[in-house]
Amino acid sequence: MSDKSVDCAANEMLERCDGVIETAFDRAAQIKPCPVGADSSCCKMCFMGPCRLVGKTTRGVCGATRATVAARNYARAVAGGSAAHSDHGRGLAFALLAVARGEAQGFRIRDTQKLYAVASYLNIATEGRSVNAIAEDVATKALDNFGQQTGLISYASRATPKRQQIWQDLGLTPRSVDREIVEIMHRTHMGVDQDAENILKQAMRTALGDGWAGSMLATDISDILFGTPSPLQSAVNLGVLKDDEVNIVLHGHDPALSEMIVAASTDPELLAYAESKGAKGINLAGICCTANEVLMRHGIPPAGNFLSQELAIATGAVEAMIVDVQCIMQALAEVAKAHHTRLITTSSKAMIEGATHIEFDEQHAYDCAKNLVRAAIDNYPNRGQTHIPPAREELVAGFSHEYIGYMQGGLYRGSFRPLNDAVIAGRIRGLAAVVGCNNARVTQDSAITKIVRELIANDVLVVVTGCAATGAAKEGYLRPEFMDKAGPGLREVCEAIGVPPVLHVGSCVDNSRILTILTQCATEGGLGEDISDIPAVGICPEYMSEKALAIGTYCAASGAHVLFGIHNPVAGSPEVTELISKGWEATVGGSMEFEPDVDRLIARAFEIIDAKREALGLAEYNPNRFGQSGDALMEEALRATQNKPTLGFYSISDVSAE
Ligand code: MSK
Repeated sequence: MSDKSVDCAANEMLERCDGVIETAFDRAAQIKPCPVGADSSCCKMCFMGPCRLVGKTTRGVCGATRATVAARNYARAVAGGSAAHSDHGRGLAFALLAVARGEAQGFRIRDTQKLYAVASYLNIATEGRSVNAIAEDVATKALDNFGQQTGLISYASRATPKRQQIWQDLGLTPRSVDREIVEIMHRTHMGVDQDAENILKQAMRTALGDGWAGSMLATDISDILFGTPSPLQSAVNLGVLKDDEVNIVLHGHDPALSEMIVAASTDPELLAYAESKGAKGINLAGICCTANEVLMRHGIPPAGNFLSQELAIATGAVEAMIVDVQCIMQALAEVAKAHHTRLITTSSKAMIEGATHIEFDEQHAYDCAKNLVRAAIDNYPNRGQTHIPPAREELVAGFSHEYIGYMQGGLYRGSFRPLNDAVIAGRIRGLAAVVGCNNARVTQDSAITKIVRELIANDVLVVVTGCAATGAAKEGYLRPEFMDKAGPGLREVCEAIGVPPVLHVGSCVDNSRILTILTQCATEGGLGEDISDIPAVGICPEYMSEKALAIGTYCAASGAHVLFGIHNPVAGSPEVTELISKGWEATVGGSMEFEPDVDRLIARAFEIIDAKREALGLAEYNPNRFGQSGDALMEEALRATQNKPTLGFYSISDVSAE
């Protein structure tokens, strides 16, 4: 196996790029991370420094200690991540407002049920009112959650009563998204908050504003506008690009733009235009979290995750890469220049030198999307030699919180009872979320895939989001057939409910869906009273983004134990390392731990899950307690009699054949 990626398509492209096109993999090899910055031992909050607190230097010029410096750096990263997610959510709230007022061309409210549900969370009356009037109030209230100066965020009431009490007692309930972010920037300015524990408390409050307001509102409003996801079949990896069609790759995070491009790509006028240029059609694919958004709602296949973005262009088969915000490498402009690809930026917040800028404007959304698609079609005749790796895996994606409830009882009796009962009985050992990015410092997808494999083999039900979801999908882990690799208890439950053992629940903003899933598990009964009681763990093995730290922090402040790989970003301060792990565990019941060794990280995940089982008084996990699943036994019998392999759970080929 290559030490760059476990993805064969990525390795194939990297071989072709070697010495011809520079990629993030090359730059990571050339640039050594600064060891002082990596440990948060560098303070540049004022211009007397930067102060490097290493060796015998334990204080900066102002006297700031290592703990203060590390806590400030951590808090600022959380503020950055929270700002990114939440600004995305704010944009969607404005989009909903424009739709409600009839000012957003091409958009409409697709899920009125979700609109009513959100209105009820926000205490907005629905009786006898028009959909647009309700939507306008929902959007306005959502916007208040970003900018209000007093009061508390609305969705705090969606947490369990125990969690709400913890937040209230500790002063952690966010007032509004923006206020908490601004307060972090103020507190970490030179000469303000110099108490590491107090700074970290504000980091939690800010992150909670992201998780329970910015991100949760982003997810909910996306569902209202574009539809709440339910499982669908698609494919993944660079092999989804097509040699004879106009390939458009959507990259970034904002579903508003990508939704319109999906619609425009089926416009008969544009299809005819593509044909007139010699193409057989218009093929859309995604990268990063835009990929997850359009995958879950339309089955548009992801071409890859974070570290595959340059490689997609290097195939020579991409007419346009259309980007909006977040996780977009500046180097794309250089790679695009070496090919015929048009790199098109669409947000006034994210311009790149060398890219074409065509700004997305909601009021003329559909026209704008058509212009972008037309620009890609115009570029098709410029295509030169292409090399599309054949790698392509099938997948099933799109398990929203609502759909998981529906799968456990149907439309009228949907609940989380079967799942909770399975955990209580020990058929399912516990739950895990494997989330987050790729990081060029480690082998792409290696930790993600190993962790998912080990967890399900040991009867842990896994949900995945973001680039971790795409990484798992590329190795075939989102195929129903992956059921074969699950432990017998987990397999039995998944067969009974009809879900695969690895559930794709969305983009990085959709980690908020994990909060609502866990909250429902807690309120269903039998697994304690709160997220902190559930045998569950969050794992972010290949993180690279500030958003990942914000997500980890809001999960910890919501009571979850979260394990990160790569490197401890506050390693320079044992005090801060202790505060965010054992310190937070004692106060909020959740924690953040960093463990670069994947085997140790997996062992720690099981330790956390088993300790929660013990605390709940549940039977110790025993992999042999229930024997093989019914379907596995049947398969064995069938194999013996007919020498023909079959699967208990439906296979993708069965579905396709129907
Ligand atoms: S895109 S934040 S690399 S998950 Fe959401 Fe992927 Fe991480 Fe960006």
